[in-house]
Amino acid sequence: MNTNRLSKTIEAALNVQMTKEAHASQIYLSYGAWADGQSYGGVANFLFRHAQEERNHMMKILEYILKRGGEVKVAAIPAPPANPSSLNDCFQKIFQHEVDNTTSVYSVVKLSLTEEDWATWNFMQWFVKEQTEEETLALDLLDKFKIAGGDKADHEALYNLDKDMATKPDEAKDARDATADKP
Ligand code: OFO
Repeated sequence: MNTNRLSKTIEAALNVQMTKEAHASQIYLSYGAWADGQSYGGVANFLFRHAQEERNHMMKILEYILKRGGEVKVAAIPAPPANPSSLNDCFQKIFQHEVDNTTSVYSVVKLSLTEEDWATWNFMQWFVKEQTEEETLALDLLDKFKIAGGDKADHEALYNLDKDMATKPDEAKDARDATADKP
């Protein structure tokens, strides 16, 4: 009796996405270490926290594969890319990484739609929402940098930005929660 409720293609796609989330965690970890080395302790704190969040994403997919009777394949995690060349570069790379991950999430959603695997489609909707938030969060980093003066930001502006990042919430606000009173 086949107790695997995932098709082979869906199972493979989920395993790939699981490793992508682990890779995302490594990226945030390495950028966090880079930021700390550049004396941006607040930015590092935010990135380290986010590395944990990506590990959580990985675990969600791992659990889902298991709960559907599928086989988890823990694969090697590719090395993170080279260190950013500046804070601006770091934030731009984070944004691009999130956009790329969104594309990857969408491909699993598309596959589940094609195969009419509604359980996986439903499960992946959490990731669709999460990616919207993650892109907002990354855009917010770019905005903060711009407001601080961009590449011309002085020490005081960078100091304040860094301080701010240490307490920056892990989640961005969802547009669906906005009201006229609380935009
Ligand atoms: Fe897992 O959300 Fe970012 O990459």
